Amino acid sequence: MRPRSTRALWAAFALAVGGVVSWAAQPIPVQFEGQMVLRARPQTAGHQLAVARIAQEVWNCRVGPGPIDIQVTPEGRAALDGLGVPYDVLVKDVPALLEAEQAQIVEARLQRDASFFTTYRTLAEIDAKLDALAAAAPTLASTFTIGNSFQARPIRGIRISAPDLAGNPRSARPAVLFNGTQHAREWISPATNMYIADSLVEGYGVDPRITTVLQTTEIIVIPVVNPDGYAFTWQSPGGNRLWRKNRRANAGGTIGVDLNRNWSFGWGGLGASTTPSSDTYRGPSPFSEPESAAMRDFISGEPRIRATIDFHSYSQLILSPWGNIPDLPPEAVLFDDLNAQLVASIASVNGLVYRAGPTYETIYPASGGALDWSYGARGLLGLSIELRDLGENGFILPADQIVPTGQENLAAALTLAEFVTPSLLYTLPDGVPEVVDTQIGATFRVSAVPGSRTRAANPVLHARVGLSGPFTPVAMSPQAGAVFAAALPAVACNGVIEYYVETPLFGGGVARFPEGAALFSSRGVGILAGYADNMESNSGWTVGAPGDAAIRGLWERAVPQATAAQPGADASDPGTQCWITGAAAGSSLGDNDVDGGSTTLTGPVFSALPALPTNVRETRLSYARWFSDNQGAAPNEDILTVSLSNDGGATWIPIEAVGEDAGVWVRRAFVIEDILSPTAAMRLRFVATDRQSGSIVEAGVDDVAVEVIGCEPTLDFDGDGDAGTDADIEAYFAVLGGAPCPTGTCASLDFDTDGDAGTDADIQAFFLAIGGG
Ligand code: 0X9
Ligand code: ZN
Repeated sequence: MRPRSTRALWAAFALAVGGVVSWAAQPIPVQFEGQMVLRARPQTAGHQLAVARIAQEVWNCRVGPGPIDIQVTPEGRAALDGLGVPYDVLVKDVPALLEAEQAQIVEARLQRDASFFTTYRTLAEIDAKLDALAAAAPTLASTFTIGNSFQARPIRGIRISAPDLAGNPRSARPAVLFNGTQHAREWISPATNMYIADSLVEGYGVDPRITTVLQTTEIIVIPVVNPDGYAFTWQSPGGNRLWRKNRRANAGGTIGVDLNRNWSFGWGGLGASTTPSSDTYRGPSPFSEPESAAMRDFISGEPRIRATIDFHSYSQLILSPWGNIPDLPPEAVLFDDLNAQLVASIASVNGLVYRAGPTYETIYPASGGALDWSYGARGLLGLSIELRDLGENGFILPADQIVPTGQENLAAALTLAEFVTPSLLYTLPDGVPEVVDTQIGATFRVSAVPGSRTRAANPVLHARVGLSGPFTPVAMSPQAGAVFAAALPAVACNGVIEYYVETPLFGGGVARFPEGAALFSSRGVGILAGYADNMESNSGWTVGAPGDAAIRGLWERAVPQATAAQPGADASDPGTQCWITGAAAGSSLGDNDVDGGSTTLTGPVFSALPALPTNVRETRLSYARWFSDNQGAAPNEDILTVSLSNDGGATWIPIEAVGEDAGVWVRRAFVIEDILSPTAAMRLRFVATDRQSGSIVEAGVDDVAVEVIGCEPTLDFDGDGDAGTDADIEAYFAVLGGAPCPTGTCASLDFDTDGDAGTDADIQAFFLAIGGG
């Protein structure tokens, strides 16, 4: 047996005495005495067979032709020499490398305040770190367990995302999954997963890129999928640092299934072994292993997961589908783009250029792997990354490469999260305007919050009037927050305007809203009829009603005189007159306010409505009113009630009870249809009431207006702004068949006006009408 270095023994002894880390207390027996790792390049089938026979262990699990990394004894190497198999020496002394690794592990733990990433960590240390991350940032991170391993170890993970934001709850964010250690000996894999998790927790609120990613996605990390195998690589004595599979007791007495050959998609195809002793043993059936089955169940239960990276080592590769067949995947172009972005982000950190491409051709055929299942069975962007190095140390990667490997793969992780995140989070603060005024158009507002790929410029609206033809860009002006506003142009009555928003992104491309070919649309409407009463003359208002008991301050039409409770002018401009309760100021505040009960002001029947056209979208009522009740004794006890009648004043529906003391003219607007059905007998009534003696009550009314909004009945049945097209004829027959008029303003179907719609004569009249224009 080879002597261990004195330094490592001392370190182990110190720890044993301290009882801190029991795994290091036992000297680790030297394994693999005299062995080395070679990269063999078999030239013939005979070479391939010899290589397979001579290899103590295949490090890169290659099946079929191509360079293969094999661990051999000195005798094995001599045999290769004898056969003339070309090779390079990758690791010339495996035990020395393992010993150096052990020494570093012991030494790092003797350093005070050593970072978690200065050395490789045991399963227990990884578990403790997961708990520490969640405890340090409970609003950001939480741990979970997806199931137990063959030997009943929990398979644990951590999910990390920013707390709920307005309009952006955690539960709505897409998720990205990173996992590692399907293969036990690939120690850089759990280390990299932990580096990603730790950096996200530490970087939130500090690093803008990490903060944005965590605000727009949820990151899930499952660092050790194969805890039994990982524990076995640390076990001393009796373990094996170079163990790959899980620790399943196979039927024939061998141990272990290759978890990355046990997933169901393409299970049992190329690059997987049916031999239980093989390092690539696929297992007796798909998902026969508790570890792969737990991963399947977890991913299946997380519909927000869009992409996943399964970390392995070594070779510095980015692997995309497929692994089991040489074909390109349906989304080969997308994967090419994604792979290129990942390569660039990794290279930007330490200059290492990982090679990327479909698994089958980039590394070797491998079936039943995680990435094929993720993509093929779940539709996720399924990737594997083979971490450092290129074979100089292989699985026994020096610990000083943990941090640089972590950094470059953190960059890849962020890039992948950004790739699956909407580049802009669009919302409509006011919704889509249903109608656009024929005179003044409408304002359209959009909120465009940068997602992971930020805006390169302000959003631009693209609009067209009508259902075909080119779109015209309309600038959007920034308002508070991330809101932008554009003026939708005026549209002819019944006409349709279609539009969408596009925002240029950094790095190229645009984010469109709505997505794809969808469009927003609004219809042109105008004022069909209306009137405005500015009270400069009396159009029929009357004062007084049964039950009125006010003795002073009755309604009168006048120019008001200013007091602390009364306006000094009417509401309209130009104009001077309004209805007011006791217009004169008097010598004191209480001289001409409402006293002793109510005073009622009743308006005339709305003159716009008797001629109400049939195709009305809505009827708008507006007025200006004044109310003051905060002066004098018992303030804020009195009210002004406003009511609406559609039966000439027989019954009244209150539309507001004003108790506020605005001290200014307040303009109010209502849609009459929201309150009651418009008729030709609509009236408006204002009642100012003094309920408390000593209180000062002053009320005023001005600028009553009614607007009937809609379009004249039209033959433009489909509302494209053009009457008499084939589409109009189609829409006409649809309406005739009972469908609702698409525009709400279709011409009456009773074209011959015989009181009966849809007769042959009507249809004839319709064709005459469109034919004749
Ligand atoms: O053979 C493997 O499982 C991976 N290489 S490793 O050296 N780490 O063992 C490659 C995995 C490719 N991925 C899939 N086919 N899913
Ligand atoms: Zn692996």
